[in-house]
Amino acid sequence: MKKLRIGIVDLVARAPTTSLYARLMHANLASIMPQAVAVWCEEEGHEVHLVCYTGFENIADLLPRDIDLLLISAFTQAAQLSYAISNQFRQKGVVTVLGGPHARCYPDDARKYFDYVLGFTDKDTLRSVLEDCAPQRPLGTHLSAKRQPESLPGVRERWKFIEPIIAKAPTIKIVPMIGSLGCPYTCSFCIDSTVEYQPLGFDQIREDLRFLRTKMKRPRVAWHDPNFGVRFNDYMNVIEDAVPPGSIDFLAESSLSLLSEPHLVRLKKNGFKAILPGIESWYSLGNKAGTGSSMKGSEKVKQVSKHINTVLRYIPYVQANFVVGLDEDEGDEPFELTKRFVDLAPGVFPAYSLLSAFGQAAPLNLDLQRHGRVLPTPFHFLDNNRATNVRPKNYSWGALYDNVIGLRKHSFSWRAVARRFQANRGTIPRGLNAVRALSAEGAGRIRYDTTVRRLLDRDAGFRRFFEGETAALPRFYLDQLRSDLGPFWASLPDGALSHDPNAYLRAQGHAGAEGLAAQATGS
Ligand code: B12
Ligand code: SF4
Repeated sequence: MKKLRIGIVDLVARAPTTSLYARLMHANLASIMPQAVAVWCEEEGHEVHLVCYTGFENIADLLPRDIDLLLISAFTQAAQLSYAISNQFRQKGVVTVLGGPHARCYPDDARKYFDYVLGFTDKDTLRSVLEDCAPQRPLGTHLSAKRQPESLPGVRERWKFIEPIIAKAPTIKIVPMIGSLGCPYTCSFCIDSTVEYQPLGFDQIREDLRFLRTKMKRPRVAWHDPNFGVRFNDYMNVIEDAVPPGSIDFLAESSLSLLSEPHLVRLKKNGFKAILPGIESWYSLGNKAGTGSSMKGSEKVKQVSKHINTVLRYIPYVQANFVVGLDEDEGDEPFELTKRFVDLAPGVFPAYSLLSAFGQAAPLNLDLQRHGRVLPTPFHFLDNNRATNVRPKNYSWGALYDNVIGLRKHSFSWRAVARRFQANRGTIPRGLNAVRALSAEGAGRIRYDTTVRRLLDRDAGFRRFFEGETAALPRFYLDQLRSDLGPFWASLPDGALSHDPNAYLRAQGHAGAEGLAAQATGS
């Protein structure tokens, strides 16, 4: 096989930015797979240049001019940026490949702008692209391994790619690791609800943790497992065997059901400093919250807040994740219950995600498309916050936004911020929570949602888009997209502003997937 010059771009940012948060934290959000793919490409004998795009870099300057192949990793929020970059490089004769959450969720849309679109990716899938490496136009080739890979390159192998990325983070530096793939739970909105749980090699984890201590004085590790600690004792045994207790700080997403008090004792001893449990809803998903399926509503609030307060006694930073707009929710009650939770567990940082149907990620999305409830909201806004693309089942848009704004105001009021500050211990949890509440995440989102709410009342075109009556993109979205993408706007390929929100249903052979096809104009 010819030795290829390969560029890999990990799009952490969705567009150029100057934000302080991005400067401090974006490099810490780098994904594992672009680094893994870089290792595999080198193992196949190719020359690799990896750029983690945090919103500040000039990608063209950082990659050699004469690359043969460009692989981009993108979340859906960065889809339009990735399409623009792919277009720039294709015009120079480079073959392009898309991987990551957007490729898994919207392969049919991405094929219009990339030569290859990869779903599950193992070394064999990658090798077939490297061997082929030819333009695939007008429609790219979609490839996916049958299942998740059995193993991934560890920290030692990825270190040459990790080191320059974390060098960009000025203060807190976080190394990404992963101990498992898939999840045993089946939350219907989640991309991993149908992916079998699979632990990755414990020997590699042991070796990686030891290796890290030779490279960093006090490493900080973020576990990227969809649900960390499912085989709790195995993971704790390996950490305890690898490194002295508390010599590495850990962060992880873990369901509440795994956080019993004996487990918390062990997590604390082993240096876990931040835990992000998903509560999601007061009416469903009781198994992962550890409350069982019969406990609902205010009873569940009391039980969960008590549990979270116990977690906070052991782990200094706790973020509780909620999904708003689920079909189980109706009326003001779910929002009032969450406000009650915020009062009862004042030390926790509540993170609210608007229910989003990411293409063909989850089984629930098929159902939503079948019922014509998915909107062609531009990808750039699909980050769980700035927009939802799902028409709510039990709320008018006005009622949903009134409730979301009310909840955010309650959660990030001066009173709540002060109570959170008092309840937290340590400079980092206190500082981080205050900054998050007072910046883009708290105050910023209240302002943004208030604008959306106003437009719903005053702008007929905006309202019609939300009601699914037109696919013509509202000015509000177009103007932001143009200004956010800045220099990349001019490189957006034709058609890249819109997409078919029912592509998943259509791909299953349902011709009746009428809804709103991609008819939006980009002017
Ligand atoms: C860990 C995680 C995070 C971490 C790490 C993020 C990161 N940069 O990797 C943190 C907490 C930082 C995070 C943040 C966010 N996340 Co997140 N996150 C996850 C989670 C739980 C696991 C993803 C993971 O790493 N899996 C392990 C890898 C190995 O498996 P995989 O993702 O399936 O990847 C396979 C293929 O897709 C492919 N592949 C993946 N990447 C690449 C790259 C290349 C080049 C190639 C060729 C192939 C390839 O190969 C892999 C092996 O088969 C998923 C949910 C889930 N249960 O999967 C959400 C998920 C990916 N996150 C999501 C979202 C929306 C976000 C945020 C936008 C939320 C927010 N508002 O802040 C941010 C964006 C962060 C950013 N700018 O990068 C969505 C993405 C949906 C979408 N289509 O965009 C998901 C799916 C959750 C959901 N809502 O359903 N997240
Ligand atoms: S517990 Fe988390 S990772 Fe597992 S299916 Fe539910 S939302 Fe997805």
